Amino acid sequence: PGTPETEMRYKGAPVPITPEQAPTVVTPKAPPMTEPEFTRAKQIYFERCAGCHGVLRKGATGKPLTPDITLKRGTDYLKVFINYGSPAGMPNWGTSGELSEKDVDIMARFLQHEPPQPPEFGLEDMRATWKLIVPPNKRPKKKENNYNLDNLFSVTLRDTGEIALIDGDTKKIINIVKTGYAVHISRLSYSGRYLYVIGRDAQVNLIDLWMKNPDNVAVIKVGLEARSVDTSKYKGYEDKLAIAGSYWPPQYTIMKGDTLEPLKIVSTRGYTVDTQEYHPEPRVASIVASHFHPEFVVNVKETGQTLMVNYADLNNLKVTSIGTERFLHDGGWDASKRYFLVAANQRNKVAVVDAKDNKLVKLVDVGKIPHPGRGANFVDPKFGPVWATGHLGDETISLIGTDPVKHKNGAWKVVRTLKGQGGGSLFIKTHPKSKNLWVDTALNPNAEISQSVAVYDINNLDKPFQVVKIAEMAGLGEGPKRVVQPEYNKAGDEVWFSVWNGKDQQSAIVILDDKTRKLKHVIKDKRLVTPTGKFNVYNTQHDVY
Ligand code: DHE
Repeated sequence: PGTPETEMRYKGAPVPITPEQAPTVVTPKAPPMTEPEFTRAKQIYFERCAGCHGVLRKGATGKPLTPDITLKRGTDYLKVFINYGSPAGMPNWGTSGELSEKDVDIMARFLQHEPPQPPEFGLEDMRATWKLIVPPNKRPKKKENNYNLDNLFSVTLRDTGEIALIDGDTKKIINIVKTGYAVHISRLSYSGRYLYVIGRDAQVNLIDLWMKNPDNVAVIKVGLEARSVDTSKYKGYEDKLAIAGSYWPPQYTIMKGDTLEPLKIVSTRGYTVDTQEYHPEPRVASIVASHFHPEFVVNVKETGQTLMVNYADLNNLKVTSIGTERFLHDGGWDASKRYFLVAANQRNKVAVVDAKDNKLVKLVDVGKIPHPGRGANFVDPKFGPVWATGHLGDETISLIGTDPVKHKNGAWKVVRTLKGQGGGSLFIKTHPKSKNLWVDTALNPNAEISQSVAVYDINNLDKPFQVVKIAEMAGLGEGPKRVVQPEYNKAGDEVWFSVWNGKDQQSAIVILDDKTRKLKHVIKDKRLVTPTGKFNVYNTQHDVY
């Protein structure tokens, strides 16, 4: 099973906010601190603590740490906690040697002061960062290259702040495009012409795939930290609008699809679905475009609200707020694209939202900390159409029935549980043309497990899985290699894996023949630094997964 350390590594990533961006607030009753101590504390907090406890310390997956709580505890108590950690998942920052004795003392005092609040990020701030590099009237009138765009892959080069555009037919890198830092996802416009990526630092890049050499045509920052982006797909709105959700400030921004001009910003601050308590920092997790209405499905993490944002009239914005479950994270459509299944990860549940009737259908109990990516749709020989998720916290794979008409009994229930290699799974994938279900275990603490994947025969799910040692196939040298995120080509006969190594070590992409499960090709290139997510244009454009 996944250890708390695995989960920590995943959730506790640094928040890209600097001490200068968050002005110090001195709280009279709290222990005194010098300005350099404040600066140091803010830096440590954003790098190590904010991922779990929230920028405003109001609590997310970690406990709230606001002065009303921390002042009562006092410096000595807090120091013990920071030093030794807790069984609930707080790391032992002191005894592990990650924080010095002095830093622990600074943090214990800092936590008793009011949290420094980073700035809001409104229209004026966005416009100041917005660059229209190539205006629409200067762009190609038709496709000016000979690439088979349907089979192009957009690959995140996490640590260099770039994406690689790779031709899926020739396996050649056609361009390396400068983006924000650690691009989280790539999404395609309805037509497939425009590629949108969003960095961890909330920078959105718009790339025109029709150009002779596909490259940036517009860029904007929508906040200080973000993870999600998508584009309007409903009839009559094809390629018209884009949306980006941010972690800080907690808000979403609707933009013009072909320029990224910001049009409308909406805050997500509000009340939690269960205890109905105000949360000042509910981050925007996954966003998808509805196929049934001119709407975006916006999942708000800490409050557990799924917002159906109708973009038909931005001045009179209609938002249907569906109370689902707290800790919403990643998710995907079922095969019919009517139901969106989203992980409420710290609740061990998957929420099923009906995007046609705009309501919650069911909260399904799954394994520990579901992490589907966009999930995998296939037909279980016994239970009919299912959508599957792996888990960070245990070795299971949950198959949820998704056909309320012909397989009513199994609908919105876990109809089958597969046993996988172990916890630490991030992504799962299949393709309508394939009979294989691939499951990574990228964050498993055991190197043998994190460097290999499990593959199941969909027609014979009782058969044990086969282990494929992907990292070994790449033939790389040293490094903390992790095999992450299976992605199919357009035809559905090849599956691509990232072998994500350290920043200064060699990484690779390993491509298997899906039918034989044998190695077909390895892409190694010195420009391919820390590849993580890969997005095939056709499959992403058409929500094929
Ligand atoms: Fe992700 C998807 C948030 C850590 C790689 N990740 C998502 C989504 C969210 C999210 C909200 C869904 C977006 C959507 O579909 O609209 N991810 C977060 C975090 O908050 C978290 C836990 C910690 C953090 O600080 O970022 C986190 N994610 C990671 C990683 O460590 C990964 C492996 C590498 C990285 O770049 O940091 C990673 N996340 C990905 C990828 C996807 C993703 C590749 C898209 C998968 C897909 O197939 O759609």
